[in-house]
Amino acid sequence: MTIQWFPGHMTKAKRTITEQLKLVDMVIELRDGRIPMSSANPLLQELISNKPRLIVFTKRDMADESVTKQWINYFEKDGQTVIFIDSQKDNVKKILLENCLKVMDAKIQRDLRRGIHPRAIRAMIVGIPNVGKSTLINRLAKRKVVDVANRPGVTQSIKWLTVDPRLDVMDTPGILWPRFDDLKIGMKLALTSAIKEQILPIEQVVAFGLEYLLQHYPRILTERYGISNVELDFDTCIEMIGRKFGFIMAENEVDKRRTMAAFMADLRQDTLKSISWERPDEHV
Ligand SMILES: Nc1nc2c(ncn2[C@@H]2O[C@H](COP(=O)(O)OP(=O)(O)O)[C@@H](O)[C@H]2O)c(=O)[nH]1
Ligand SMILES: [Mg+2]
Repeated sequence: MTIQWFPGHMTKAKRTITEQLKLVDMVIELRDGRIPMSSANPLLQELISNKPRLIVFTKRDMADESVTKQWINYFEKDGQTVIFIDSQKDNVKKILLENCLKVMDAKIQRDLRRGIHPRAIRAMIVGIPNVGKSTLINRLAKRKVVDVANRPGVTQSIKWLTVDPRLDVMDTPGILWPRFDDLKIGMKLALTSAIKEQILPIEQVVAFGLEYLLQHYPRILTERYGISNVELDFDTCIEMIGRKFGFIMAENEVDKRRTMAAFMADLRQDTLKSISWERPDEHV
C-alpha cells in the first residue's frame, strides 16, 4: 500500500529548504526518539548533501529508556552524532551549543589554523510535522532575535536566534514530509501523531499498536485495560478496552469505532508513557 503525499507540497517544501540551506553551515535534524528511523525524511541526506548534520531525537521523556540506550549504541557504532532530548525540560541551549560545536569542530579548527576567527555557526532546524520543531525554537528564543539582511534568492526575511555568540539558529524550521513508502512506517507515524490516523485504516493502526504492545509492553495493557492474556485476538482486546472505557451501545455491544479512536488518543496523549515504537534490532 502506498500513501500519497501531495506532490505540490513536496515540491514547494523541497525548494524552500534548498534555498534556506544555502544560508547555513549545518543542519539540526529533529526526529522522534520513539521512532528514530521512521521519523526520518527520505530525501534529507540528498538535500543537505555534505553539510554537517546533528541528529536530535526529541520526546526522550516519552520513549522507553532502555530502547533509547540501544539506539544510542546503534548510532554511535555507525559514527553518527546523535542526542536524545526532552525539549520541555532539558537545558536545550547548552546541549545544542555543545553538540553543534562538536559537529563543526573540523571546520573551526581549520579556520583557526589559517588565522581566521570563526564566526558564529549558522544552523537550521528541520524535521517532519509534530516532531517538536516549534517547541525547540521557542525554548531557544528566550534571548534576542537578530535580523539578518536578505540575500539574493531568498525572498522572505530570515531571522536568526542568537543561542550563543558561537551559534545562531534560523528562527523558521524546515518542514519535511515523512516517509510514506511503507505501511509499517505509516502506522508508527500515526501512533506517534506525526500523521493523522485518518490517512490510514484505523483498524490496521490499532491492530499494529495492540500487537506491538502485547509483544513489548504487556504490562501497559494489563494495568490500563485489564488485558492479561498475550494470546488474545484483536476483537477480544477491543471488546475489553471498550468495556473498560464504558463504550457500550444497545444490546450490550461495544462501540468499536469509538473504542479504537479512544485507544489511539490514549497512546498519543502521552498518558501511556515510555513506549518506543521502533527498535534497532528491526533494522540490522
Ligand atoms: N513530551 C514531550 N513533548 C514534546 C517534546 N517536544 C515537543 N513536544 C510536543 O509535541 C507536540 C508537537 O510539537 P511542535 O513543536 O508543535 O512540533 P512541530 O510540528 O515540529 O513544530 C507538542 O504537543 C509539543 O508539546 C518533548 O521533547 N517531549
Ligand atoms: Mg511547528
